[in-house]
Amino acid sequence: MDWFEEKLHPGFHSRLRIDRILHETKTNHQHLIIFDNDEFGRVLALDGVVQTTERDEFIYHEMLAHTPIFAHGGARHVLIIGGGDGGMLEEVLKHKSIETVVQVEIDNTVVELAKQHLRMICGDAYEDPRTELVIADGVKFVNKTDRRFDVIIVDSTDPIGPGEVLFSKNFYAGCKRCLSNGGILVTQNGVPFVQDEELSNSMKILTQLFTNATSFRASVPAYIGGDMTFGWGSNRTDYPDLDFNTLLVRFDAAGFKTDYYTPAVHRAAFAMPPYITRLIDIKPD
Ligand code: AG3
Repeated sequence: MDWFEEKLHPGFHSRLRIDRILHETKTNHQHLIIFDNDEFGRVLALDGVVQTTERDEFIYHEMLAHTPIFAHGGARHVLIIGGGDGGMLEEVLKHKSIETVVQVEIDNTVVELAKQHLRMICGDAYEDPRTELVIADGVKFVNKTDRRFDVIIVDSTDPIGPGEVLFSKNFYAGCKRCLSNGGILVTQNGVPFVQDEELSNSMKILTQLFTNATSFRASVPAYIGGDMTFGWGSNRTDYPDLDFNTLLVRFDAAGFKTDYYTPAVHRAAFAMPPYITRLIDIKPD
């Protein structure tokens, strides 16, 4: 029996049994494997790190997509950086009010294989007429484009390999540059119990760039080690404190069902235990 061993954390590895292998390849950017596992269903791993699984992808994708979109309340144009598996795209497209979603992914092979093997995660998102797929470097895109976005979602890997630049000041400043007035940037910032710097380094930069830099969280079983945190940057300060009823009205009007996100979960996600707050409240250098 073959096992996939994730070695992301130096003193703490996790293993998933490979019950069936669908595809394994070295793309132009990274090692990729797609396999089935009894507990998690279909699994995508890049450079030895689990990126998404059929069973729990809803938690991560719903929280990173719906939290900023419902907080914003009038988002029409969304930018996704990374997210080649298409799970984020599919979640964003559930909002009928969203007119365009630009997805900038560096690795076309991830997209092609997702369309082949991860339909339970991406659905028909890549065929939606509102989707514009751009195969390009996200850092260059945000620093050059003339387009403006109401919500930017950074659906990255960890800061190792091709994803490393997506944690840099140059990249975050580029995101700020192409946010529309009142726009919101959200970022994937790892599991702070085992990756404290992934959060604190990003928060230092977001604090320098935005009037309102904060963080929210969700517990995603495949990202082992406790709650995962997401970064939040905006020049409006009222969003993280939006009242429950406003969120409920927006959620009901959207008219789709979720398995993790609710207005109550949304509000609770911004409550942080002190061990995480200490990583966020770091004063900029
Ligand atoms: N990208 C985030 C994977 C993070 C894994 N990190 C970890 N296990 N600590 C997910 C891409 C899904 N579209």
